[in-house]
Amino acid sequence: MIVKAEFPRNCLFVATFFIIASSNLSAAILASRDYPVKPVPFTGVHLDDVFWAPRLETNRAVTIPYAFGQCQASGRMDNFDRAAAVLRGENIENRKPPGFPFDDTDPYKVLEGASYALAVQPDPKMSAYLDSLIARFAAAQEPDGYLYTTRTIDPQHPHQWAGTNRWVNDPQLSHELYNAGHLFEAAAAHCQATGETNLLNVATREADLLCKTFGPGTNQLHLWPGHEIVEMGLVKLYRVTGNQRYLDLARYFIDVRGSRPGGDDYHQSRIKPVDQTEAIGHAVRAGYLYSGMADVAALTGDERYVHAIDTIWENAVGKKLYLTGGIGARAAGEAFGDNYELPNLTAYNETCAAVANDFWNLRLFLLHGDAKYVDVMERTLYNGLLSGVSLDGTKFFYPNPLESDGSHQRSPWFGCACCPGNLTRFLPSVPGCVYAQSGHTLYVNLYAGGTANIKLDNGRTIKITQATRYPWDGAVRMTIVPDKKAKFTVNVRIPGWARNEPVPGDLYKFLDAVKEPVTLKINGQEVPIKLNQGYLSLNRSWKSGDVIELNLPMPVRRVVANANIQADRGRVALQRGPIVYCAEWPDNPNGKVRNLLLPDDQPLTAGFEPALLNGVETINGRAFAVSKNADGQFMKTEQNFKAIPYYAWANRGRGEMAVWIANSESTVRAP
Ligand code: FUB
Ligand code: ZN
Repeated sequence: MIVKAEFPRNCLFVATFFIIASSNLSAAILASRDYPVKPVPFTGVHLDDVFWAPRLETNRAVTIPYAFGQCQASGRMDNFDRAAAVLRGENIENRKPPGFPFDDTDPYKVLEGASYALAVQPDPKMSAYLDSLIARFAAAQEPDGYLYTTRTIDPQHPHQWAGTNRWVNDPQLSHELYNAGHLFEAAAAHCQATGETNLLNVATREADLLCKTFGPGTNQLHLWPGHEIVEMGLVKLYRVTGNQRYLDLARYFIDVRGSRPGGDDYHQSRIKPVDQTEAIGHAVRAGYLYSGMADVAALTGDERYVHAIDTIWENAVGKKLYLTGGIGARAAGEAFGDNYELPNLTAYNETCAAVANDFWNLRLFLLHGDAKYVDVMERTLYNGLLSGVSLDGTKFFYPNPLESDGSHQRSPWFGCACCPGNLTRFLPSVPGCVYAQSGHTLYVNLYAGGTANIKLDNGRTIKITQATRYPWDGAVRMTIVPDKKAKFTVNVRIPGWARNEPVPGDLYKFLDAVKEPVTLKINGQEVPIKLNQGYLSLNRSWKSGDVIELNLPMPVRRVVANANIQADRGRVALQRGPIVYCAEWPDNPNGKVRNLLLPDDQPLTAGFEPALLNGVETINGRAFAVSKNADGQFMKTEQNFKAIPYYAWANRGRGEMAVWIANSESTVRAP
């Protein structure tokens, strides 16, 4: 059954709302023809917390205008104007191809982020600017819907990756379908935020062209996208328009991948996605593919996709995930490495790959309702994703290493500028990761101060308020206000880090035992902690003003890695709550941290420093600096030690940084 849900004026939002009557996943998907668990949209969740609210405001007020400015200054906007001039028959002088054939996607991504921001905070000036941009995009679109500025500007000499004819080089490098995918994502966001269809019309004209061009028909092209995302983009267009052909094409693009010789691991195209078992190749491409497979599985009930991405997830989380939640260890090919290949100094961990990892884990949660996916999502979000942007919102990391010799530095922009735009569009959606619902169950997944208005599938509306200083403090007070006294379930997530499990599987473990237990009270009455899929299920009759008090103790924890990770042997990392820490040069004597020795019995304490790095909880104690004297002998000097949240490093200039610190004399490095 397809119903029209409430959505702004001209956009149709296709969704189905069913109660899961069965624990069987395929039955649930088939019954609902959508994710069995639905996220509570970010528009219904208002955060006023200490952590996210200021970051989202920096993204809205600083990063988005800044990124638009960079797109303009770097010629990305002009590419659309040059293509439009050619289409008008003008003889333009500058036919130079853009730096990359996917430069068109950067304005699309920032526009997507700006649309999400507009959805919660109207800004007529920004709305008008977006309309002016959309007019420029529309003017660059060829009459049949094709939109790819490098070919339109100079069809005879487009960017060398474009190939001589439309689409044929897409399985390798042209990125025509990647550009289309980002256009579709932006268009869906803009339509849903503003109710306007100006960008949606551009997107559907191109999507209709894709439907005519690709497929199993005799006059159609039978090839797969070289850089996935068009699958997710088509699903979003399907959700906005209800056009079944878009969903069918998304499915086709997944099924055609690897269906004939010529594929490779880099593009996840050596074998068909449904037969893949390992996280391989370019990490952003991979994360987008797995997310697209989850979407299509949710909408079609095809369990083969679910089986494949579940198996791949076991491999990724069990053997290829950094403690910071980053993925994609290798710079060569921007790719996943082999199992346990997780170097620190050379860790690639592209910011876009962290975004892709969060897309994927959120979708797996929506398929399975299991908190283990939220554990990974939270880890990535607070650490390896957030590290991608500076505290002031105007400098970025592309790779996110876990160690620095001082050669790493944030950059104001990049020639290949995929990461900043991805952050601008991801961050506004963070409030949409906090809650989810299914039937008569409300899931509380993330902790952040604020209020949400939630409509359960069973028709009940619930206002929930969180008061907390999370992630600095694990005390969370939730007040529940249902529209009337009613029985429903509140599933409270007990994070893996509070259950002695840094990451599902055995890739990392805490060195020390938990001393203080997690506690939960309802209206002052303690509730026994019994978990199901990582949740404490509170099924009762709720009335207005009922209070849940959750206490997640946040001692400083030492983490050690699986012995197969060579780079982390004889080393510890520090974590407190969901935050992974690092030692950075300004906070430690002589600006050196790569030569530190932190024995396991050195006491460590945490304290909040409001004036440091916009306010952070730091970890403090004593450690040893190791050096060699003139005779080549090791010298150990005891000194103060401080660690800061990893996401906040590289905001005070260049210098050493280390997440993994030697805990043994045999592994410490002397400079
Ligand atoms: O190919 C488009 C984008 O550029 C990828 O997602 C990034 O990894 C970078 O290569
Ligand atoms: Zn990127």
